[in-house]
Amino acid sequence: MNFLSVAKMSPDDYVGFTFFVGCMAMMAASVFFFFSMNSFDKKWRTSILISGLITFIAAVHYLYMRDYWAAHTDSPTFFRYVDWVLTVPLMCVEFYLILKVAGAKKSLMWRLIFLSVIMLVTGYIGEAVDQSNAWLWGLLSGAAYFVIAYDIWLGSAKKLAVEAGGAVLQAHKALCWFVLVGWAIYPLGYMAGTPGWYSGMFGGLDMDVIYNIGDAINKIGFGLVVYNLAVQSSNK
Ligand SMILES: *C/C=C(C)/C=C/C=C(C)/C=C/C1=C(C)CCCC1(C)C
Repeated sequence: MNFLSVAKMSPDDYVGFTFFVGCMAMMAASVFFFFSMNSFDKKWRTSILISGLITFIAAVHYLYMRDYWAAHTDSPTFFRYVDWVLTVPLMCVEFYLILKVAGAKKSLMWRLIFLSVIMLVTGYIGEAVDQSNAWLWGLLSGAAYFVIAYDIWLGSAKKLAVEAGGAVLQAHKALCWFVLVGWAIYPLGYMAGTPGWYSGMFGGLDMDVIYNIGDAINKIGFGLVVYNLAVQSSNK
């Protein structure tokens, strides 16, 4: 692969277009988070830094994925999952950081990280290694996803958020919605791109377009929720 080679883009290559726009959006978001970081109270700076790292790591991977797609018209599955396995655990760290004020323990963070890695490794196996059993790997991945959603919505994380109250509780709720609705976009992409009883359900909509939309919503949205929390808490 030629890094940053300018491949010819066909006007009807809507998948390539979403890779291109996704890349720019991630870059812009990173600049925004990094530059705003120092205007906040010290205790929020790490959270904003991590918001920026999430979009920055994605921006670099999108640079490669965009090129990969342009060169091969094929899903950059490997780069996709490397990106996720770095950024999704960082999102788990965000949950921990905002709940730290209410006394969240590191064990909560490690639990969420562990579950997210299980979710992603099983997803990768289903997409890239053992496609004939994609439904089974998807199911295992979905189970880990379910436990994450349960933990933050109803489990120990929820309790801490309620104890913290105010802006922290609000931010926690917003992040919970991102996980429940925003993250649910990914299993749809998976079903659109792997063989199974569900094949054809998505009318040929491309897996990568679904993943790219999910990434833009979740990575930038997550960061903005944390940004908003920092703004609200720094105003007082
Ligand atoms: C920035 C990237 C994010 C937030 C990626 C999130 C990815 C998921 C929530 C993926 C979930 C999957 C399932 C629940 C089942 C099918 C396999 C996956 C990995 C697509």
